[in-house]
Amino acid sequence: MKFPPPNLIPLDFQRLSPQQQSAQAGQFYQTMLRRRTVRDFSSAPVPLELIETAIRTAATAPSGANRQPWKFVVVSDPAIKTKIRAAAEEEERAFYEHRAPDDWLEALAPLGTDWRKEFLETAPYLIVVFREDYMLKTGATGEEIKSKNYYVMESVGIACGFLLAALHLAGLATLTHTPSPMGFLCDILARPKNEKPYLLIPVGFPAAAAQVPDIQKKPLSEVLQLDPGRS
Ligand code: IYR
Repeated sequence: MKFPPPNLIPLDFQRLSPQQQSAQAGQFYQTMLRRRTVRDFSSAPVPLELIETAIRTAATAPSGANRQPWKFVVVSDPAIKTKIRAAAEEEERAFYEHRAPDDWLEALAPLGTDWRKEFLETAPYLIVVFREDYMLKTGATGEEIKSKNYYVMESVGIACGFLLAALHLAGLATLTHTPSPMGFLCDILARPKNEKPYLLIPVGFPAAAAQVPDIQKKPLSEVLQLDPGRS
């Protein structure tokens, strides 16, 4: 098969001075170090524009074959949030009371989580991220055409990382919530059949007295391995 050549344009790259490089890298690290997963939200309103800008940022993420296999569904309607909370709590109750093996419950104990998901109603916005394993198009004669996407899990994971960082930089608190299973989100949010729920992110300001578990990130020496296997 013969394909047309790619359209190439000059790279827009800003070369920084070494001082700027360390300063910006260090500032970003210090900023991200202060991000915490929050489960106790205020219902104080948040301008939609902040959410839109963060989603624009998320959508700059690299993706397999540039397919951008994501949808960011934003929920602000209290009635929809109530439905999502009821469905999520039903699954979560079954998880905590029956499905979860003891070792999983033990791993979760330091986080203090349980089946109650009040944040699904208090947070002003829920961003529900969907992944698209394939694109759905309609052909000339009205037939359904499926076109496969590539590295969907990796692509959507990277976009979610960008989204969490962008929301944090916008001064907002987030929670990466994964009710399991989360198929109910397809029904409540009337998604097309090529979309599968990936992550549910409540966004807002933390409650005034919000508390977080006293947990630590691993030190660099535990997560960075420089040149292993070099002789
Ligand atoms: N989905 C459940 C359980 C849960 C699982 C993991 I792994 C966490 O890091 C946190 C929670 C819940 O949301 O409570």
